[in-house]
Amino acid sequence: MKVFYSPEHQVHDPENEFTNAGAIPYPECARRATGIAAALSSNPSFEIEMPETIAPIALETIHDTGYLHFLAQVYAGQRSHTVELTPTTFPSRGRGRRPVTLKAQAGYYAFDTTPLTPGTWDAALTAAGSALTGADCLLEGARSAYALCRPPGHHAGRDYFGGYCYLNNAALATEKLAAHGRVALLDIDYHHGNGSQDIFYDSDQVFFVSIHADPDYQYPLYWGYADERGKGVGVGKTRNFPLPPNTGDKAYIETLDEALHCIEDFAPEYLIVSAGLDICREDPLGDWAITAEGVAQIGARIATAGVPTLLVQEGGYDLRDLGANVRQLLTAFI
Ligand code: SP5
Ligand code: ZN
Repeated sequence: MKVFYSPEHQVHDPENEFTNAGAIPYPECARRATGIAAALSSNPSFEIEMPETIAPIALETIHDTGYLHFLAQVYAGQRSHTVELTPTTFPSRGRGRRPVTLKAQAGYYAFDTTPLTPGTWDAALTAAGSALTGADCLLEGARSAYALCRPPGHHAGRDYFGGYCYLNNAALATEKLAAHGRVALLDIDYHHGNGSQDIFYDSDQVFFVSIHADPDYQYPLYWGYADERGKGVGVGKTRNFPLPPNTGDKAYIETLDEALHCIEDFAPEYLIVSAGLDICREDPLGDWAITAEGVAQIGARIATAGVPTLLVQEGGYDLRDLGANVRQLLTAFI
């Protein structure tokens, strides 16, 4: 299986996340992806390649021009520094007016306190490149590919960032493939993929299915409820499966089978998997109990969809086991 990965992501490595417990070390750290790459590089099943370089214009299939300009320019022309820019004021309902200064635009384009750093744009661009190169790989006839994206993407919308995400890697790949046929986007990250859902909410060409911790108790709190099913021609083309705390292998696999049934009914030509491994037992952000054996079952079940599949890395914060869990998921898939 081809793996698309660029070490360039390391230029984005924020120090802190601000939580109710104060500042904590940023969970979405560079070591996540270097660890996954190391776990795959020692295995002959995987062929790690650099992604193609993406021109920012290629992101406009999904993202808003003003938003892209903000991300690309917010640190431009500033003296080199490591100061993180953390949005703290948000316009909320009605969105207010876009301020003139780029720094003030941070809150306008954010939905939470996810920080920006001088390296954010370059890192996000290479992650998007990995997903788009992975989509090309399927178009060239591969049965599967894996995009080792960092930063992750599924919380990012057309014109907003949050949840450690800036560019929606999986949505970019999905949109590229959707020009060639129907695409199912299966999001298995522990958190609901609110950005992906929002982007394809009124589409009948893309079927978005997510299994995640119930937003009634877990981030992102405001999206991912079971009655969110799409709008306009997209009614029925969004499905959400919220699950409770302590969800284990058995309950998870039952729900996954139901989700895969929905995908089968949609009969897609391509499948994208937003692969977050914060579902695993050891994860510091999640409270589920998915085991290594469970991860293998997930990989094997997803493969039964039987369509060309691109797996895109999303969350997963347990630095000790993340690489092994990704290898387990992909190996079982193969
Ligand atoms: C891509 C992805 O998985 N994003 C998740 C973003 C979650 N951000 C908020 C999490 C709340 C922070 N709580 C930290 C507790 C550490 N024990
Ligand atoms: Zn997550």
